[in-house]
Amino acid sequence: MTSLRFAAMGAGFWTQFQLAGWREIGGTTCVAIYNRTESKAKAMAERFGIPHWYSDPIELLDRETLDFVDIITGVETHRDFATLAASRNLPVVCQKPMAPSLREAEEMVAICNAAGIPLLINENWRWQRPIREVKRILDNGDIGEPFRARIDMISGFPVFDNQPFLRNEKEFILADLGSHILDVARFLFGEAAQLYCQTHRVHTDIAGEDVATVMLDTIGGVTVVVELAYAGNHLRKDKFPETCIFIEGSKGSIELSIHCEISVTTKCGTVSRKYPPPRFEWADPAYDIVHSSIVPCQANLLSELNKSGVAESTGEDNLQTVRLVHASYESARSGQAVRLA
Ligand code: 89Y
Repeated sequence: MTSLRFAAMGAGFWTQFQLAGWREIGGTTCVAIYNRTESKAKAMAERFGIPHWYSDPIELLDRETLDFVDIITGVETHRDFATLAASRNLPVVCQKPMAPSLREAEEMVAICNAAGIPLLINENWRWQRPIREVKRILDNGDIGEPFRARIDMISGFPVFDNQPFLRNEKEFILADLGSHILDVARFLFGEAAQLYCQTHRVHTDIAGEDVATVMLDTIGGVTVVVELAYAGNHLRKDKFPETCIFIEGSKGSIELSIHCEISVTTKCGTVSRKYPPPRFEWADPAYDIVHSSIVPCQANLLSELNKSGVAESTGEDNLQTVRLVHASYESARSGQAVRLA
């Protein structure tokens, strides 16, 4: 199979890991990179052996022969880059969150549909090894019918050290982390019928909320509580960036706890096993579980691009996640539950 040629749009914090992920999978070649600050594009190009770098995306598209673009720029630019790619009939892979608002996300889907090109969202969280395993156990029926779940990512990790722009986001934790965790809620339990959300800002020097609690009722009748925090506080066991999950079902329970341990309890007792992520030398050990999930996620997206499979996180699918994020903001503002179905 020939290698698909792509351009990386953006040379920020996540680009290095996504490029390493593409390399790990094989079947693609990054032939060019854009960043509005040329020196950043050049530095990333030199590090990854990318032959051409640009500070003008139009020039890049005029000069390069591409099979797709990978948009890894700030969220406020995603629609413009997707529109540009669509004008050249180039399939789009786009970083999460898809867009800063539901309206823009819907426009991106419409623009790509009208151009007849795939829009695929690089939503990696649901590809974490223990989360895939939780889904397998759930689907296997080991705990019967699930009726309630808690999904949490509560951490004091200084997330702003690596991603300083997050400090200035007026919509912070629900957009940045909630996009992932609410997507996991959909992956495990299906679509929500309604939700209620409360938020807090604990850091005094940031623009957005750093704590959120979302309670979802799914169409299938499961109550799911999502707890998020980057409050910078001190916790006995800081689990960044591990997601903990507790699911109660009619015949038992599943608990994904720290260190990727899954315990399944049924009338026969408890069986526990660890599902650590694979280790890649390019991954930051502090983010291992997250960085390693980029590999199966991008492999899944590539299968859609080379027509050997079907992507899970299409733009259309991810619209439902974007809808949950913005319904959560709406609920937090109004103090009311928001109906979704
Ligand atoms: O930006 C976020 C992401 O996508 O994964 C973790 C993170 O880096 C901080 O919440």
